Amino acid sequence: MFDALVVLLAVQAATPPSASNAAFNPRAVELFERDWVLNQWAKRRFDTNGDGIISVQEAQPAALEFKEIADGDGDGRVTPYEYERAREFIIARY
Ligand SMILES: [Ca+2]
Ligand SMILES: [Ca+2]
Repeated sequence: MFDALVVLLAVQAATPPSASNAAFNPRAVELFERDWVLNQWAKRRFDTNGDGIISVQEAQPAALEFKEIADGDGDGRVTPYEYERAREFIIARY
């Protein structure tokens, strides 16, 4: 699971910010489908149309924010360790 997650976030990081569809990552939503904690967190903050589902579009800002929380050393990648720490942070704070 973690290997797939790191790949997910790495793909997003590799997208040049200047590209027209910038950070759009159709697979970002998988992050919130596979992890209950992140799903609850994302729904509370990013479910903009209030249907209780994180759509592919809603997952974009949610994934970016999660990466900001999780990427402690700012190298653009979220390691399994950083992922676990971010999860604990989210559980404690939200
Ligand atoms: Ca929604
Ligand atoms: Ca990192």
